[in-house]
Amino acid sequence: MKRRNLSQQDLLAAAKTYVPTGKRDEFVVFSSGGQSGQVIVYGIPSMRILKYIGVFTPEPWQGYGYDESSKAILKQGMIDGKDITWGDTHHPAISETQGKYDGQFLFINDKANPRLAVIDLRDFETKQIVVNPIFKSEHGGAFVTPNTDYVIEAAQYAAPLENRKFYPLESFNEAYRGGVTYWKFDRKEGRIQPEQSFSFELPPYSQDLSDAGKGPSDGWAFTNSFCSERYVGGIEKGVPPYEAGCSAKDTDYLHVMNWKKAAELVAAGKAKKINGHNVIPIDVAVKEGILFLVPEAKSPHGVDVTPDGKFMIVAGKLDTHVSVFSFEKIQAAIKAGKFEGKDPYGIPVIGMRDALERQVSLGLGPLHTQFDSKPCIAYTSLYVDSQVAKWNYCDGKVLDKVSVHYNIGHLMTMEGDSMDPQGRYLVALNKLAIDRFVPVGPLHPQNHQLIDISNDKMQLLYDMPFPLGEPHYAVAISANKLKPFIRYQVGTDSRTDKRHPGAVRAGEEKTERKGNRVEVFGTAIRSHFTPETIEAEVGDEVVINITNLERAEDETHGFTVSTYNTHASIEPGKTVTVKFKADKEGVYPFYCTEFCSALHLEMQGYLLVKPKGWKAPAKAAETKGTAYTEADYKNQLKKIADTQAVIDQVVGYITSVNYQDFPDVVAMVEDAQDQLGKIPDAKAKHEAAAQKKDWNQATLWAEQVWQYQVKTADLGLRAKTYLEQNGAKKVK
Ligand code: K7E
Ligand code: CUA
Repeated sequence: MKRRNLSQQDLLAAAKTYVPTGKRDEFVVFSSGGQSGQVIVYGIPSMRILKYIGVFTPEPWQGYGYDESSKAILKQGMIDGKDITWGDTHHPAISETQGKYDGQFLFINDKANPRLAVIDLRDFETKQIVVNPIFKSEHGGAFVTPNTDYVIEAAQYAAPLENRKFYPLESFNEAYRGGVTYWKFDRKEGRIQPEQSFSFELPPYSQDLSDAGKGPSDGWAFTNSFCSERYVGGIEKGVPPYEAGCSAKDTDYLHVMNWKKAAELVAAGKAKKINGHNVIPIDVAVKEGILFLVPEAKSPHGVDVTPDGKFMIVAGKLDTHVSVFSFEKIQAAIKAGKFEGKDPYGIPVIGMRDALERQVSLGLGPLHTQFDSKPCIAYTSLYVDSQVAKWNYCDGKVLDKVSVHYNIGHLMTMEGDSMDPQGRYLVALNKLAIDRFVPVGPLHPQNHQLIDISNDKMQLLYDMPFPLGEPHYAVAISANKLKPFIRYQVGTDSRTDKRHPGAVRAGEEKTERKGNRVEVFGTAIRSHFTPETIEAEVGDEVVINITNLERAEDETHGFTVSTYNTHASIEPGKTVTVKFKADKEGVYPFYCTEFCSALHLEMQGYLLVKPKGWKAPAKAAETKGTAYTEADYKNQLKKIADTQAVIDQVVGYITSVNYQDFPDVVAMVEDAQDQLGKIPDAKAKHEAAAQKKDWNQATLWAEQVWQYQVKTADLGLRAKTYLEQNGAKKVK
């Protein structure tokens, strides 16, 4: 403590966040990666980063955007025929079953280019991107309905709904519109079904955050708004700016929508098509009684439904209060037909007093609210005060406040937006870090702060610099709810979840030429690719499919070809395709980019791009290399015998215990058997060459036998260590 100048409080905080080597975090966070267009995964309480997931942006490590099937995913996100290689990610959402996190899927939105992505949590890969068919920007997504039937995505800045259609700003009230899209999610397919999705047409009110009802409010959803003034700025013409005109009124509108009934209307053909997409016009929604407005304190940000589904908590940035709206009261007003009037678009407006349960003054700049495992306990971020307020939404009492650093946006408790919050920890997602970290230039990291909420008083535990964009929101799930794959079924295209047409088994590798297309059906296994030489002519289209034959955990191979801007990450079982035009003559090494084994550097080969019509000389030059002698061959045989002794020992141990009870070990043993199975062929070759006194061939094939042995031994030793550490028992 003395040497590092720490307090007792610091040591306690350290003990609460420290996760010893070999131990794992209790919760897993999926954070928006902000402008990076990615998702960042980290653990709680350690705050250790576990993974970046490429979503809207190419991500080289995972080959995302550099192999063919991931390119196809990014292509789904093209807008108006153009690539968009970044995203302004805001709100991740975990799929729910009966209002509780189920750990199956993750959704996230892109505000700048209105899009939504689906990530499968079995492999943490992006599987689909859908482009919003009618919005030109969005913000209030992704939020799921309690059984993930729909994923909500609300517009932000109003614009004409038709694509590529101009209307002057003077026609803002008539021609510009907002809206909310309900994307239909097919859980079995793990994909959004755009044809079955629909949107509410809404007035040009700058719809903002949203949340789905749950429990008693299931079937309804809530979206708030700002700038319901419908103000159009123009600072360059001497008109007061948007910020002035968009906050002039005292109230904006909370939109209350019945999405279940809306889905029925769409099924009954009552939607109209805009850009080929189902849209429920405002007048239809009003007539059918599925759309209402409630005034809310001006310029609100978050609308968060309480875990019991009874209340909607709205926080207005420009008001010190949070408003607790009652779903029951709203329904009573609707039933009684008690409205204070209509908005200019004919939507019934419920009186604010008729919908409010209570208002609680929390502090300056309340934004977002999350919930505790303890009943009625909520936490609200106070942007201007740079604080988190803990309060009770049932009796309106403020219980505690803690300062954060600085200017908090969202905050997040464990599973804290579900029907079953887990309490324990809270993360403050701060917009500014200012002086918290070693300076790294004018662009600072953001600051995620971990707070212990298990006691009456909140305790700040840890600052985590977040170095990749502004992470607006994050969600955290109990780690034990996630059940990701260790390996794929051999030959899987991970982006389609189907068998890859380019997959082959060991021994079936081939290269086909059709016209000017050269297609390789290859494999990767420690420590070589098959084939090792790929020949093409200038101008050929080269397609390389590679299947990783490994079954052992974490045995990923990478693949790249020099200067052809291509890269694949090939996890065990996966098949990946890279494709390019061999448009330049030359010799291009390809190699494995993951340090996968002792002979990883030797996991190499050549792409030979020959000039058109090139002919090999009649007498091929002999490959020169080291010349081996009989003594070298004898040495190889000795090495092989020694290694075999090691293998026998390890095999003896493994088969003496209940290794079959350990699936991970069974996979390693299968991989080892694969390697061993290749030995007889190589052995026959070195023996035949020795017969002919061809010591070069004999020595090299003997070396190959030894390579197979080394990999077998390596796997065997890993299996042995695993068994020893995981309490394997002797069997007779
Ligand atoms: Cu930054 Cu939810 Cu997009 Cu608030 S949002 S802070
Ligand atoms: Cu495979 Cu390195």
